[in-house]
Amino acid sequence: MAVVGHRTTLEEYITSEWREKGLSDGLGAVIMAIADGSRLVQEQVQQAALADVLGATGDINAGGDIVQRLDTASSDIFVEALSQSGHVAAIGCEEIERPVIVEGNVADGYIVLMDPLDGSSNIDVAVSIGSIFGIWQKRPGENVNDDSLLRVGKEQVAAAYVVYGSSTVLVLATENNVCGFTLDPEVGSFALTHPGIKIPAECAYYSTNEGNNKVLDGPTQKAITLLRDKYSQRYVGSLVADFHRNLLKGGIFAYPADQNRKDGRLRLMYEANPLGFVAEQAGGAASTGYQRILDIVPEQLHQRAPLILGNKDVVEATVSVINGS
Ligand code: P6P
Repeated sequence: MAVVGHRTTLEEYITSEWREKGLSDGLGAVIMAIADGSRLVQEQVQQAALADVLGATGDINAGGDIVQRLDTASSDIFVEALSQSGHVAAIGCEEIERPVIVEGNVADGYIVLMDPLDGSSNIDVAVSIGSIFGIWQKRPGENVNDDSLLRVGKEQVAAAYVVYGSSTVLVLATENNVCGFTLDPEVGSFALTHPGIKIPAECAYYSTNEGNNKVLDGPTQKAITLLRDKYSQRYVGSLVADFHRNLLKGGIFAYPADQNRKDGRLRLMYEANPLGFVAEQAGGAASTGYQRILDIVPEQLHQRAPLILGNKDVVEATVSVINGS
């Protein structure tokens, strides 16, 4: 068996290279809380069929989607881990209508917006799913309240996602630096496996729900046709899985506005903003088709946004067809 040398663990990365970049121990504690929570979620996801947690709870979450039991369990796991980190002031979550304001939050408190388990409709068929996190630092001296979570995406200090697939990979983005860490379930720690991720210059894939084509407006239909003519289609129906493949292999993900969804389907604060931040730090781009995602001034915690995400040149070309610029 090939002997693999020591790989830097996430803990080692944060206590060494992280500090060299001037990133705070408090932010490191938030990232470790996400990693700790994702290990527990991964165990639940792997055991879902056996532990009889499959299927819907019958509850309806803030977004009106049918809540899967794992959604609820994942939300609880991450809220607990983040609250216990000692550096989180408030949490916004797809599964929770109102923000969670963490008592006794510390001076350098961070604000975390999360989709604890994205793609939950794939849970029952064992298809890759994921968790998504956007991280902002509360303003100095701010008494955190519900409005504190309505932060513009470009003010994020970090973003992360975890993909629970054939392996469990945590991708962490800070300014101009995107790295991937793969979970070794036997050891229970994440090892640095993807240092310095940059989206490849060549776009290989396009990811969109072609079933929506009939409800797209003319320019958007034309933009999707141009993608279909140039690239291979890959569409899992799980945003994190689709984005992760496109980030590593080159690709564009498009869930544009349509006649039934004027604001698109995906959530601004805990899907589009974090993944848009990761994409930009890896040399990519993220747009609604009319505006840079990270420039949007949010009005509601659970608001939606159209999302065109991936290779910068292809996003820009697609956007120019959509908005006629
Ligand atoms: P559609 C999953 O429910 C999700 O929120 C994203 O993960 C995914 O990209 C999208 O919805 C899929 O939506 O309409 O194609 O089923």
